[in-house]
Amino acid sequence: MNSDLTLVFGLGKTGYSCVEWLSGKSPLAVVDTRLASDADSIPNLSRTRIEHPEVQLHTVDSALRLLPQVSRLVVSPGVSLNHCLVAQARARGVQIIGDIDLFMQSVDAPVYAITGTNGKSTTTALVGEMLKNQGVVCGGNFGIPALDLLATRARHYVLELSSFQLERWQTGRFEAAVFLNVSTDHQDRHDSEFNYIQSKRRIFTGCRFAVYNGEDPRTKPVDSVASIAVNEDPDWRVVRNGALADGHLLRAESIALQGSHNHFNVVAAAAVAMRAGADFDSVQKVAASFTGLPHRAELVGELQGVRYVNDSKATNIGATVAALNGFSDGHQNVVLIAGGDGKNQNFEELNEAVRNSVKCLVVIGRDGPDIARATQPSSSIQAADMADAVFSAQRVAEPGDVVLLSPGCASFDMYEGFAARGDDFTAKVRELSDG
Ligand code: UMA
Ligand code: ADP
Repeated sequence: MNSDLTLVFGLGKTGYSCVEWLSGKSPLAVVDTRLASDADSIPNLSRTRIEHPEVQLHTVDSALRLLPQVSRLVVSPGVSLNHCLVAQARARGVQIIGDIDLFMQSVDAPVYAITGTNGKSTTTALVGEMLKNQGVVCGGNFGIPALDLLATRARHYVLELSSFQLERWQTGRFEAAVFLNVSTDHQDRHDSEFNYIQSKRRIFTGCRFAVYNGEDPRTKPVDSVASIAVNEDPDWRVVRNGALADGHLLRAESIALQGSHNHFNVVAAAAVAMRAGADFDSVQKVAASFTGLPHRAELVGELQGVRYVNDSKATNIGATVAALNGFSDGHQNVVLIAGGDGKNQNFEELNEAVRNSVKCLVVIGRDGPDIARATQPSSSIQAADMADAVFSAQRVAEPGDVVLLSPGCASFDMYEGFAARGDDFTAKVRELSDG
C-alpha cells in the first residue's frame, strides 16, 4: 500500500492554510473531530469541498483506519498532541509536525519568532511597524496562518508563536527568537507548568540571536547564543523615565503605549528590529505613534469622568495583573469586570493586585464566582451577562475611576473568542452613552 499521504488534523485557519499550501504538491487528506458530530460548525468545510474536491475528508474513526497510508500528520495548534489519533500515528512512525514546519521548509528570508505568555501580539505588531519600510510581513498565532504569508515575497517574516505551535515545531532555525515572559496559562492543555515553559523555550533551538527577559531566568536560552536580556542589559531596559533601546532613551511621554509592561514590549521589539536593520529613528517614530492593538487595554470612551477600557485579550491572570497595575492610581479606583473560562488557573494570584486597585469586582461567565471567592474583593457583584456587567459597573464607578474589562479568563464559555467579547463590551458601553 502506498504510504505517502499527508493527513492534516483540524480544518480551522491553520488546517485550511495547510490544505491550500499542500494541494497539488502532496496526496492529501483532512481529519476533524467535528466531522462526526457537528460538521456544519467547521468553518472551512464547504470551502474545502468546493476549492479542493480531491482532498479526502475523515472522521477520527476513519482516519485511524487510514494511518497505514499516512507518512506525515500535520497537527493544528488547537489539537492536543495527546489525542489518540496523534498517539497512534506516532506509534506507527508517522512524522508529527505543525504548520510552522511546512513554513520553515519553504521560507527563503529571515524569520523572527516571538513567544511569551503575554505581549506576543503587541511585540509582533511593533516589530512589523519598525520594519515597515523594509518588506516585512507578520503572522502566525497573530491571526494570519504562517503559510498564508508565503503568498507575499517578503524580506523579513515575523511570527507570533504560541506554546502549542512551538511544542510541535521541529524544522529550521529562527534568525532571532524572543521569549518575553511566563505566567500561568493553558494548564488545561499542558500537563504541567514545566512542560508549558519547555514548549516555549523550544523557540531558541538553533536560533542565531535571542532576546529574553533578564528578570526571569525561565525565559533564558539554555545554549550559548548571542543575546539581549531585556531589563538586565544596561542598554536595553525599562527605566523610570521611559525605556532604553541600544542605550538611546525613549522618553515615557514619547511612548504611545501605556504601562511598564508595554515599555518592555517596545524594548524587546526594538532589539529584534534593530538586529534586522532598523535604525533608532524608526524605533523612536513607532514608539511615539503605535497606540496598540484592539482589545488590549483599549480606551473605549469616557463617560461622566469614568474611563471604560477594553482589555478582553487578557485571557490569563498575568495579563489582568499587568492591566490592574497599569490603571491603578495607588487607590482602589478600578471597577474590574472579570471571569469566563478559567482554564484551571489559581485565582489567588490576583489577590494582591485586586486588593491594591479594585473598588468593585463584577464577575461574569462560568468561573467568575471562583475569582470572587479566591480574591475576596472589598465588594463584588455577580452579573448575568455583559449588559448586566457594564450596567452594574457604571452604577458603582465614580469620576476618576476606570471600568476595566480584563477577564483573566478565556471567553469560550460565552463567546466565539476574545474579540467577540471585547466587541460586546464596547457595544454595551456605547449604549450607555447613547442612553
Ligand atoms: N479540532 C479537532 N480536534 C481537536 C481540536 C480541534 O478536530 O481536538 C478542529 C476543530 O474542530 C476546528 C479546528 O480544529 O475545525 C480548529 O483548529 P485550531 O483550534 O488549531 O484553530 P485555528 O483556526 O487553526 O487557529 C489557530 C490558533 N488557534 C489555537 O491555537 C487554538 C489561532 O490562535 C491562530 O491565530 C491561528 O491558528 C493561525 O495561526 C488563536 C488562539 O486562541 C488566536 N491562540 C491561543 C492563544 O493565543 O492563547 C494559543
Ligand atoms: P498575547 O498575544 O501574548 O496574548 P497581547 O499583546 O495580545 O499578547 O496582549 C495580551 C494581554 O496581555 C493584554 O491584556 C495586554 O494588556 C497584556 N500584556 C501585553 N504585554 C504584556 C507584558 N509584557 N506583560 C504582561 N502583560 C502584557
